[in-house]
Formats: sequence, structure tokens, C-alpha cells
Amino acid sequence: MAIYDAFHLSATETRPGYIDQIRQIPQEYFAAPAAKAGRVERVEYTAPRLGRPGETCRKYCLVYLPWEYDRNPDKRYNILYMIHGGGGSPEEYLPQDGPFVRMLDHSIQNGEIAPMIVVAPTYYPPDSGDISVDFSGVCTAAFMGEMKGCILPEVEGRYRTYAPSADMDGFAASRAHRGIGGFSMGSVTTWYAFQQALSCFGWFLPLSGDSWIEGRRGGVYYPMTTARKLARAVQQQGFTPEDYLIYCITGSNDIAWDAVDAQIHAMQKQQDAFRFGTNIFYGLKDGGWHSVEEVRHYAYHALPDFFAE
Ligand code: FER
Repeated sequence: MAIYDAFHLSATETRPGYIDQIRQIPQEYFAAPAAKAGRVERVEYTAPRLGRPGETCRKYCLVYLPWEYDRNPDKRYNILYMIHGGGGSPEEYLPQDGPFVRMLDHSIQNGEIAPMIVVAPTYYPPDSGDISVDFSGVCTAAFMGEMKGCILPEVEGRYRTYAPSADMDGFAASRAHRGIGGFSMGSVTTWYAFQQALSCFGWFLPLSGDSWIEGRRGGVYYPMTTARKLARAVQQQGFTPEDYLIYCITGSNDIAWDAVDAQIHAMQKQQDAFRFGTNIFYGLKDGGWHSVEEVRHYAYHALPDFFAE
């Protein structure tokens, strides 16, 4: 909080859309499994192999189904795609009975978060071994093609989401019931989704990562052009500021903090697209580090507001 105040705000300035207190996951959520625990499935699909034109490969996502999914065979569910950070994998979020699943199970059981399907894919090709920031950047930049062309059709053809058909028309018709978020390079991916796939997603959860649509660490090196390009992407994709909600959260000790913060402040000047306190919220956790553990708390804070009617 102190850093934010010192760099950007006078003491008297109001802070619309600024999250003052980021709620923490109750400790007891990790102590024991929820009585109504969901389950995790593995879904395989075929995708073009990145960097090898003409070749395909087999990949997988992990899919979390809330406890009630099997007990309400006629009900459709909101769906959230969670993208891992650099060097990560679908297991970053969704090993069965892992801490992210515990958070989902307990908070859904307690009525804090609406029941939702959560999907953890990966932007890396299988067995590539390269987890450098450069290669991760290339993978995230290319990933929306695979999301739209391979992952959404496979997953939503299989599970009861709001998509009336598992194709682009169906995803567009159900975009208010679909979100995307992620940590670090997964947040970089989330900003690509905003720029390239607003037709599929209505809800955005970029955590501890800036937008690289203008280049690596664009938030810190090109904040104004990044913000302008994101704002323009809304119009270009045929949408208005009523059509999306962004929850962007990071921590004051996060290695991506400077980039996220500079980008957010540039976005505050793009008032045609970004209305703080209405379609975009920003949280900076005092002392928060660049870690999956922190990001679980950020997701716990934001998800109760997702998929509101
Ligand atoms: C940033 C955005 C993402 C950043 C780092 C990352 C240092 C991710 C790094 C990684 O996954 O290794 O602005 O700044």
C-alpha cells in the first residue's frame, strides 16, 4: 500500500476500483477435504505442434468438476480457464485434492463462489523441455489459436457449459458464462485473451503479470501503447465497456509488480474502455510475492464476483 501511495497518489485522491483488502483463504480450508468435494478429470486433445508447421501433437488439460456437477444432470455450468506461470503445467492448479481444489471445494460448499467448472490447460508443447522466458513468451502469444480451435471445442463439447454448440458461435453466445485467468505468464496469456478472444470470454483474472501484446514486459516498457491497444481491441472486436469485467491483482513484493502497476495506471487514462470500479478492479497486496500460493488468495478474493447474473 505504501509503495502504491508514494508513486501514484496524493493522500487525498480517491481510488475507485482499488481493492483495499484482499481476502485470505481461511486456514481450515486446507486442513481437511470438503465434505462435498469435486473431482478432476484429464481431457486429451490434438493440437498443431508449435514451431513445426503441418505437425500435430497430443496434449491434455485438467478439468475440475464441482461436487454438484454429477448430481444435476440437466444443469449447465460457468467455466473458468486458469493458465499456469512460466515453467508450470496444468498441475499448478488442479492436482486432485491440491490446495487450489480445496479452495474451490470449500468456497463452493460454503456458497461463497458459484459452482463452476475450472480448466487448466498448458501453452507448452508436450515434452519440449524449454521453459525459458523467451520461449514461454512465444507460446503464450500463440496460445489463443489453440484455445479457440482445439481446447474450447474439446472441453465444451464434453461438459455441460452454457455453450449451445462447441464452436465459435456457441462460445460467443455464452461468453458471459466463461472466464480466463492466470498467474505470471498465465496472466500474460489472459491479457492476450482480452485482446484476441473477447468474443469467447467475459471475465478476466490477470494475476501477477502484465500484458506483452507490445513486447516483453510491455507493462513497464510500453504502458501507454499497451493500454491504448487493449482499449482499441474492445472496439475492434465489436464490444463495449459493459461486456467484460477484469480483476487484476498483484503484490508489492512481486517481480512483475512494476509492470502490472504501470500498465494499470496507463489503463486508467483509457476511460472509453476501462472504468475503474465498474468493469475493472485492481488490487495490490501489501508484501505479496510472485507465487502460486499468493495467487490462490487473489483468485479466492475475486471469484465470488465472477459470473454474476
Ligand atoms: C512480468 C510478467 C511475467 C515479469 C515476469 C513474468 C519480471 C514471468 C516470468 C516467468 O514466468 O518466469 O512482467 O517480470
